[in-house]
Amino acid sequence: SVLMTCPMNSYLEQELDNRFKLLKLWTHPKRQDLLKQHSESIRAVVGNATAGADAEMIEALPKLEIISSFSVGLDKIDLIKCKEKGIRVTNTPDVLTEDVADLAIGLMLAVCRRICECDKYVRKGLWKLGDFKLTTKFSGKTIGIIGLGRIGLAIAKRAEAFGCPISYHSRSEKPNTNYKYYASVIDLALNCDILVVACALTPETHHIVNREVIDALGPKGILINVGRGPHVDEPELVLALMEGRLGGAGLDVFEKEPEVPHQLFDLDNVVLLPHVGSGTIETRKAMADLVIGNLEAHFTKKPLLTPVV
Ligand code: 8YV
Repeated sequence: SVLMTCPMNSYLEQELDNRFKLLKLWTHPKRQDLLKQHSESIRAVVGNATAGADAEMIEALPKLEIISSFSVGLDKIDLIKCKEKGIRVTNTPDVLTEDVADLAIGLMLAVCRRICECDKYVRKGLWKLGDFKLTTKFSGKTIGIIGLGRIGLAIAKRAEAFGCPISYHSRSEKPNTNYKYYASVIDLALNCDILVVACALTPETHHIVNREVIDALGPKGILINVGRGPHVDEPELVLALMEGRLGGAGLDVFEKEPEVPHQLFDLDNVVLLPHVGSGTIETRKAMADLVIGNLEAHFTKKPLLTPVV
C-alpha cells in the first residue's frame, strides 16, 4: 500500500486511490498505531513540504521502498536514513519553477508598489478622500539571489527583463553565468536592494538570513522569501521591520507555518502569502502526475523520472 502523510491535492489522492491501496495518515487519530498496523504492507510514502518522512517513520516501515514527494524541497525527508536503507526518493522539480519564480517577482512588485495596501485603500473607500501615497520603483533595482538553482535562475531571468542587475550567493560560483557572485551573504545583502531566498533548506542554510544580513540589507532593503521559513531568523526579521531597520518584506513561507507572527499583521510594508509558490491548478496537476509517474516507474522497475536518492 501507499501512505499519504497529509492532505495535499484531491486529484493526486484520487489517482493514487485508483492505482494503489491508499492509506491516509491524517485520517487516523494515532499515527503510531496506523504505522504499526500497516508496517508490513506500506511500500511507498507520498509526502510534501508540510509532512514528509522522518527517521522515526522510516524506521517504523521496514517494507518501505520509495518516498515520492509532492514538492521540490526535501527538507522534511531524512535523506541520510533513506540512503542508509536503500530507500529511493523522488521530488517534483522543474514543473513548479516558473510558478515560484513568477510569485517571487509578484512579491517584489507587491512590496515595492504596495499593491495589497492599494487594494485595501480602494475597498475602504479612501480614494475619494485623496490619492494614495507614492511608492517605490521596482524596475532597475539590484536583486541579490541566495541560491542560483532552477528557481533562482528563473527569478534572475525574469528580473533581468525589468532591467534589474543580478547578483547571487551560493556554495560555489556558477561557471555559466555573468551574474555577480558573492561568497558571503552579508556582502550580497550590502550590495543589493532586494534580497531573495531561493535555495534549499539544509543545516548550512538554516537562518542564512540572520540579524547581520538583515542589517546589511538595511532600512531601504527588501527581503523576499520563497524558500523555507527557517531560512530566516524570523524573530529578528519581525524586530527589524518593527524598528524600521529593514524596508519591507514579501514572504510566502514562515518558520512555524501556518503560524504567522501577529506583529506582521500591523505592518503595511510586508506582503504575507500562505505558501502558494507552486499553487496553481496547472502546476499542482503536473506535480501530481510526476509523483504518480515516479511510483509507477518504481513498481514496474523502470528508471525513476526525478530521482534524488
Ligand atoms: C508545496 C513546496 O507547497 O515544492 C515545494 O518544495 O514547498 C511546494 O511546492 C507543497 O509541497 C505542496 O503540498
